[in-house]
Amino acid sequence: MEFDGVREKTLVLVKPDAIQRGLIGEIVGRFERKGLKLVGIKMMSLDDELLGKHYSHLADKDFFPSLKNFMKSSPVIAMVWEGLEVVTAVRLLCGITKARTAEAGSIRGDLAMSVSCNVVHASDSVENAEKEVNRFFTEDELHRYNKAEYEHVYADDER
Ligand code: IDP
Ligand code: MG
Repeated sequence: MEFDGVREKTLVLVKPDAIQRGLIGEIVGRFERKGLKLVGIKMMSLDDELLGKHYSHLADKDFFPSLKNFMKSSPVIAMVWEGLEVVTAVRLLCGITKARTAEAGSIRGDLAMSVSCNVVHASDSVENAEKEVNRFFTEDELHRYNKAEYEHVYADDER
């Protein structure tokens, strides 16, 4: 699976708070309108083993047990989005972790008020994106297709 140029990929999770609040379409729509390509999507229930790996950088925090319980409180929507510098673009679309001070216009800035219940996850680096995509998706769940709008989303020398 390619992870460079317009084939760069990032993992996005629509978190349980967003599922409960009926925000799936709103969140997916923002990535679509940006001009990104959706190459994988599924609903899944996360377990302690997967969450232990996904949030290993937070394992020693006192909020780690409640973070895991939150992420197990309902299924999530896991997605892989593709595009040029998509990891950076998606992090900017999501906004900073503490949603109540996230920039207006970002997903968290517009849709959330909490540090933990902040509606989305997005990979934070190209290196981590590749690991996370492969952790959540098998090769045959990632699709390769032409998106007609690409000739309008990108200039000739960017595609
Ligand atoms: P990120 O999601 O913006 O990349 P990380 O620091 O990787 O932020 O933290 C992962 C997730 O853990 C956050 O999105 C949030 O749901 C939760 N989290 C982070 N810091 C805190 C905290 O101080 N209290 C409670 N939950 C937190
Ligand atoms: Mg993170």
